[in-house]
Amino acid sequence: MVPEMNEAISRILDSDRAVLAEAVTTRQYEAQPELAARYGASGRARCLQDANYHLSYLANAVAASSHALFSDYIEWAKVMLEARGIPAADLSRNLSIMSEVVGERLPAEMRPVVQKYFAVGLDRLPALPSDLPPLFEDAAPHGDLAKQFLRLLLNGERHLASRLILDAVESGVEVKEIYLHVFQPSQREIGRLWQMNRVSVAQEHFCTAATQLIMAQLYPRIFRTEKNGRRIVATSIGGELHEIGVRIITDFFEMEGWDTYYLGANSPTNAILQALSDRKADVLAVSATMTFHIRAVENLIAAVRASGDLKAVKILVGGYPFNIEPELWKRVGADAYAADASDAVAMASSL
Ligand code: B12
Repeated sequence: MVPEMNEAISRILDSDRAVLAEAVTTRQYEAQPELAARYGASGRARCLQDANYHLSYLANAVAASSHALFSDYIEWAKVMLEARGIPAADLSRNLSIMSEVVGERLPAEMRPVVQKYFAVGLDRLPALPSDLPPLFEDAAPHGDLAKQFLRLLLNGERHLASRLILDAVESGVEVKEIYLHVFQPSQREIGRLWQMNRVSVAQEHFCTAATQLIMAQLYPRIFRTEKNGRRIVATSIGGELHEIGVRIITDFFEMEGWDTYYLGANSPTNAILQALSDRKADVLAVSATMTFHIRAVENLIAAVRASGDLKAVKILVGGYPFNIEPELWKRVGADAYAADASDAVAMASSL
């Protein structure tokens, strides 16, 4: 159970976010007038945008009662900002000012709760790396294939990348192995390269679109398992644009004989409830990648539980924040969680 105080703090952080972000930015520019010259005219706007991001991650971490989620975000932000020429000292100053400003806004009894989130994050900040090592491990299964695949995509060679995968499958590599040992690590590596400012947003989009196209080419092999009579609806939560993770989850269920109904990214609650009821689903699989969507997951689960005809539906959750905070699935009210596609089907079958 998350303490009621956390819920209340999180609501204030949300409703007052714009005012808080503005106050933090103004105070930081007053304290460090040199910032205006250093980051130019657009610098202040970016600082304001970052303050909004910090506050929405904070609000969700507090609502989930998880210091780990906010600390992980600070760790991510340090690498991302340093790669774009913003030193950790500026981030640290910004978070200290935010801690002050938020503290002044909240009633006295709430202050220590929220300031602990900043303290835990700021304590770790100086020792955190500014650089992230490559995510590919040489010893990983199909490590060479994954590296070749990503190299082709980064060079814009979509057809060759597709040929590489189709040949591997032809020569006996299982589709599940391609998903877990080629697509998943190469997507995560693209994320690392984007975070470190080494690939463009266009390259990130190209690689993702190409990977989805190649996944579709594998479908004749995925949709040929005999059905076992169990039904699952799978989706990303409303607002969430990341969809490959839950698509992989869905395809693993399909390959195990489940009847799957995949809704993709950013699904509205009503559409999900309708699909569960129309499909007579046994299980709902919900994915969230961005920490600031956790409360939406919680609200969706509450809506499913409140619908009379959906009482028997079991709810499985997963995605980035659930992998950072191992207790999070319980706090949002789910029945189970799996870290990746390899465990998801067994977990759902056991419910
Ligand atoms: C592609 C991508 C995008 C694409 C998504 C397109 C699409 N159609 O999916 C676009 C461009 C839209 C995008 C946008 C953003 N992204 Co992005 N994105 C990625 C990237 C590179 C790959 C995502 C992916 O496909 N991963 C591969 C899958 C297979 O892994 P997975 O999602 O973890 O899924 C596995 C498990 O988590 C689990 N799982 C997942 N869902 C579920 C559900 C259930 C029920 C279960 C049981 C298990 C489960 O099983 C899956 C399979 O094994 C990631 C990097 C990363 N580390 O993932 C960044 C990343 C997630 N993005 C990031 C960011 C910051 C953003 C943006 C804010 C800015 C931006 N980069 O443009 C926006 C926010 C958009 C939003 N509101 O949702 C950050 C998040 C950092 C953080 N600390 O929060 C990451 C980590 C990149 C980075 N290293 O900086 N992104």
